[in-house]
Amino acid sequence: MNILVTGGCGFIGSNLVRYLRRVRPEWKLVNLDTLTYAGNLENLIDLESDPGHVFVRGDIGDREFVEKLLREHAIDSVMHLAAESHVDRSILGPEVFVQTNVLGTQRLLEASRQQGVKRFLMVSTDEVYGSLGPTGAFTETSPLQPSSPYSASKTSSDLLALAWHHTFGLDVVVTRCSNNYGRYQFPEKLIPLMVVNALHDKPLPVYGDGANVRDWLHVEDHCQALLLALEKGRAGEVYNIGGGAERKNIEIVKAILSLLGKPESLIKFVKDRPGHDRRYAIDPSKIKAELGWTPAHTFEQGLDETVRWYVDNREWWQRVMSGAYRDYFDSQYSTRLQVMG
Ligand code: NAD
Ligand code: TDX
Repeated sequence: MNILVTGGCGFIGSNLVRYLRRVRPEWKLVNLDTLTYAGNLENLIDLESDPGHVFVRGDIGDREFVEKLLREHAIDSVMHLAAESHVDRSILGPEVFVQTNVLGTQRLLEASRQQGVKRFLMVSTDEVYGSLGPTGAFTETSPLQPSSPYSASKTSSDLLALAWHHTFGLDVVVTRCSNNYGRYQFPEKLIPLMVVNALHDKPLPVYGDGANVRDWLHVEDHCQALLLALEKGRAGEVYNIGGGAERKNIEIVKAILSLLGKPESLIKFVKDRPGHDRRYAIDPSKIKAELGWTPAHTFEQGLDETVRWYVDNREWWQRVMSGAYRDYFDSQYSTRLQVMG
């Protein structure tokens, strides 16, 4: 089997490439990534001389290039993860989200159709469903009510993938997962950002009252689910993936401080994210019943292991945070401090 993984140098993508090399060593993986600030070859340094992993730098939106790639590597299936993935960035600059997530996905779908790809796995998100009240959970039939430019762009790409199935007969499976955590996550997302700030004894910016709830999924459990969806999912179906670990943001921030032995006085409540979704919770019954998926990690163990990884891999995050991103990070950070007064 020859698989094209898009966005394989990002957080989930690099964990997925490593996972697939381990559990499907006979597969050839072609990793197409344009290497934005969030994509780092350092995430896959251990696979540098692995002949089963071919890295290709390129844009999913470059249709001619992608068609050639699919042809030359005789790609059977596409696992599509490449995206702009950070909600705060989509508020500051939405255009690239439409460019990559919507237009890029449409071009990749069309290239896949033209080249006879046998299966297209679309990695979507629970953010397509919008926000929940204090009870209930998203099922695959919950209404789509995205709030942010990021989630609107992901909803568009999710629906485009389903349209390419219904209209053109492309074999598409869509997955919608909750918040991932684990190794190699860029320190702009909640967990790694808080760890890095705490290690520097800098304030930890918690949006609003800190009571927003996310449903946390270990990235390796997610990778296992993606493989099941690729191999056993039914064409045209959507599968929710959730770790069953709902936590308030403030609980997570406090747990991180406790694991690091740092004081809670580092917590700073700052102005809320515009359009901030209050609560996400996933009902994963369908993927459990149909594909036999069960998450292996508990949140407490997974968080402990993740925090330790960031403590032990300072060089990694120092390197990926240097350069272009650092300016953005610093400007955002000082803005938050000003807002706090
Ligand atoms: P990430 O930001 O860490 O990685 C995205 C990768 O895509 C990067 O390597 C980047 O260089 C690459 N990329 C961006 N634009 C590209 C383009 N035009 N062509 C080729 N490559 C491009 O993201 P992530 O957190 O690993 O998320 C991966 C996927 O999973 C995304 O589609 C995201 O929407 C989805 N998702 C993520 C989460 C989460 O908690 N992280 C949850 C639900 C869904
Ligand atoms: O500094 C912060 N302070 C804070 O309180 C950051 C970065 C976040 N937060 C809050 C906002 C959210 O309620 O923490 C929660 C998690 O925030 P993010 O890590 O930015 O993730 P989220 O917005 O929930 O989106 C994530 O999950 C769904 C991924 O980034 C998306 O790619 C995915 O689709």
